[in-house]
Formats: sequence, structure tokens, C-alpha cells
Amino acid sequence: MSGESSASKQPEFIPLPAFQQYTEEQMLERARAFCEDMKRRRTVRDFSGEPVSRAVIEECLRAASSAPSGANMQPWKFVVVSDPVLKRQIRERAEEEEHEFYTRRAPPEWLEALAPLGTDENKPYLEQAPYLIAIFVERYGLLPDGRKVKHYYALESVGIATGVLITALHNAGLASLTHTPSPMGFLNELLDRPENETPFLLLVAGYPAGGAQVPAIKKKSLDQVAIFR
Ligand code: IYR
Repeated sequence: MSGESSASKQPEFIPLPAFQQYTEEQMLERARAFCEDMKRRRTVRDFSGEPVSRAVIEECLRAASSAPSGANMQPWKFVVVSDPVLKRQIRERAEEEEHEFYTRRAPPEWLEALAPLGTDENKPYLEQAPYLIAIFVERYGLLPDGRKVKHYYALESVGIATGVLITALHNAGLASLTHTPSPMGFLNELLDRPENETPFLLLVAGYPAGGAQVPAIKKKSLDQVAIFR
């Protein structure tokens, strides 16, 4: 088959679709309003069992899937878990790992860094929240004939998509929690994912429980994180 081995596909271009230009005043207003809204986002560990429309989750996943990615490989998979049996299994396996983490694996300085968050090995939210979105990184793609397709910057790409997803969920009026049981290999087994997919994190999504509390922690100031030269 000619032309298959060399990278010889001709690029095709279309006009940039629907770019929105704003006045400087509008830009500042939009940027401020967005920043204020994002500052209201907090990681929540206390979820209500109130159901959330699947259509909302689907739109948020479409937004996440619009993220840029290395060579446009889109190396992400989102497994949306709402089945109570699966949620319980995930909770059991995560708590087993977390027990090891909190009692043996975590070095003292890690536990010290986590102290202000008040986390422990109990993860009731893995059953309480209506959705657990298990995010996987496709470390490489698989063609139907079994050949592997190289993925570039897969972790960075999935990190970006996850940021978009967290933002989309917040924008839709939902709370989320980035949960990283370590190791997370059990997710492949429970969710029946192939070996080219590695768990990236488990995003818990739903409404906060009435009276939910969050740790009194602060974000760094702009001066501490941004350098203009
Ligand atoms: N995975 C554990 C520990 C944990 C680790 C980090 I880094 C956090 O920011 C929060 C928790 C847990 O979920 O409790």
C-alpha cells in the first residue's frame, strides 16, 4: 500500500470557526466574572445522593473532550459510573488501598501535608455521590488489527481535559472531587478497561450534601504564582 509508511498526509484547513472578539472592557468584565465564579469552586467530600441528569454529565464530557491534545490523539476515556453495585465495589477497593496508604505507605511528611484537608481512609462519597467518573489515559492507541498507535503528551492532554471537565461541572452547578486512590489499577479490573488504558483519576460528581463543610484553606496570591517579565 503506497503512502502508508511515511507521514505524508496533506493538512486540510478551514476558516477558524466562530471566533468571538470582545472589546477590552468586555474582556475584562468577562475575565473578572469568570474568575469570581471559579473562585467559588471548592473540592467537596460530602455529597448528597440527589440524582443528577445524565444529559448534564454528557454535556460536561463533551466540553472536556474538546480539550487540546498532543497530535490531536485525544488520549482520554471517561467511564461514568452510577450503578450502586459498581460504586460499592470501587469504594471497597479504594478504601483497601487508602488503608494501606494512611497506615503504611505514606511517608510522614505526606501525611503532614494532607493534615489541613482532614482526609482519611474512609471514602463514603464513593457510594453517596450520583456519579464517579473514572478518567483513563490511553498510553497508546490500538488499531482494530492490534497495531499500536503512539500517543504524544498523553498525561498532559488528559490533565488538560480533566481541568476542563472540573470547570464544566462547576459551571453546570455541580460539585466535584478529584480522588486518587493509589495504586488505581483495580479500576481497570472493575470497569473492564484494556491494558493500554491507565487510570488517571476518579472524579466524584454530584450536589454537595446540605451543610457540607470544606477545609479552611487558601489559594496562593497572583504574586506568588505569576511572573511577568
Ligand atoms: N489518596 C488519598 C490521599 C490524598 C492525597 C492527596 I496528594 C490529596 O490532595 C488528598 C488525599 C485520599 O484520597 O485520601
